[in-house]
Amino acid sequence: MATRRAAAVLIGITCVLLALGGCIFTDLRPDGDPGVIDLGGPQNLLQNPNADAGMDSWTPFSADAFVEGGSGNPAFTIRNGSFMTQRVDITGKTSRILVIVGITAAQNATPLSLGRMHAYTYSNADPNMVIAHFTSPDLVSTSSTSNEWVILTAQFALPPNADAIELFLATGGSGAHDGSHTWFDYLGLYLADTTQLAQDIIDDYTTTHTW
Ligand SMILES: [Ca+2]
Repeated sequence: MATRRAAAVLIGITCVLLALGGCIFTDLRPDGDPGVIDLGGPQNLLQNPNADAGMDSWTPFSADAFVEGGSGNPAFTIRNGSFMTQRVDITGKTSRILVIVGITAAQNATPLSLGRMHAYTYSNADPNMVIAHFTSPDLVSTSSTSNEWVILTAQFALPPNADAIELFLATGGSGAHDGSHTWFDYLGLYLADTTQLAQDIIDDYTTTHTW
């Protein structure tokens, strides 16, 4: 734990709303650092978790799910009730505790616009049938401050036959949306052998982020 924390990278992010509705990120990562978090162990199963490669590996529901630039630190962006997903194959992996982490901010912090993550799981026996749907209040932002980045983390026990996980980046719910932007970044999806190891991942994530 201490080693992982020592290896972890402090991140500073500030987000400044521009008149045009854009978002500027000031990323304090040292040059060449490969990512937001170095746990020295668990592998982030997500591809392109920080939006560095645009929408690569992510599937938008509509044109209202996209990547927005910022100053060299793009973020996944949702508006008007859209969402985006990434499906991860975990065939053959035996660890059964799923960890989901990420940060989110809303340009207009109304309940409809606050960031929300959830996940489906599938079995190879029927890759199109959802066998479990993971939701948690811990994966829904409760921020009342526009443009405030907040951390979302949760862990879930996977069904024994789960062979794939589909992560959703979404917002609060259905209703009349105002076109404002909701951002996500520094996403992580991990598998752990025990709930304690899952909590270690969450602790590392939450203690190595400042903004
Ligand atoms: Ca990013």
